[in-house]
Amino acid sequence: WQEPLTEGAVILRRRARDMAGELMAQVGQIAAQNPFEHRITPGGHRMSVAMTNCGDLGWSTDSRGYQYSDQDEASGQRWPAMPASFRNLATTCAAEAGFSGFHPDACLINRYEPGAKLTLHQDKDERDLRQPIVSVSLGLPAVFLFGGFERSDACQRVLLEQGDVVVWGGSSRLRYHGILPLKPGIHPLTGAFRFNLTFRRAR
Ligand code: MD3
Ligand code: FE
Repeated sequence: WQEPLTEGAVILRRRARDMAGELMAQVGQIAAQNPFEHRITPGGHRMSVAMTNCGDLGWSTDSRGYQYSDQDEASGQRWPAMPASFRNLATTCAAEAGFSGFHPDACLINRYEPGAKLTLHQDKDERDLRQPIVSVSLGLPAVFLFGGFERSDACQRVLLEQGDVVVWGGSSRLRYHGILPLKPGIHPLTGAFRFNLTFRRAR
């Protein structure tokens, strides 16, 4: 079922639940080629979230900043191809939320371990901010913080669970958002972790 969150943002609850096993199998294959890594931010902090990517472009951060690149700067390797199942899910869900013609060229895969969090931030490294972002949550649940257009604005809290898909478009695209520290647990599919896929049109 669809729940509007705010202008431009739609939660498709459990939309990907039946595909979760296949999606995680693909994540495993991608990680076998390009392992999850804890990147160091330009400010010198090690991120508690571990990341990898698939697709033509991947997002990462290092001492020089935040960027999309066609290769993993750490390994010098191209990112693994985006599986067709990933691409189709993202395009279909975007269309269901009213964003037809979404063709992602980047998929960032975040892995959360107990205590891992994402502090409030905006996603604005993509060229065309009229393109939505589609996110898919897998494994352990997490509390998502959804704020306003200033870091200090009040936040809504939304629990994101296995299979939940959210399409972030319109004016919601530039809202501050983050993830509270992951509560420890064991999930039948992902064990001690939460994974999040974010599909983006970077260029
Ligand atoms: C709202 N990831 O990778 S997904 C990120 O669960 C990121 O790993 C979180 O924020 C995660 O940048 C949240 C939901 C999400 C993704 C992108 C957004 C919400 C968003 C972009 C704009 C507004
Ligand atoms: Fe984000």
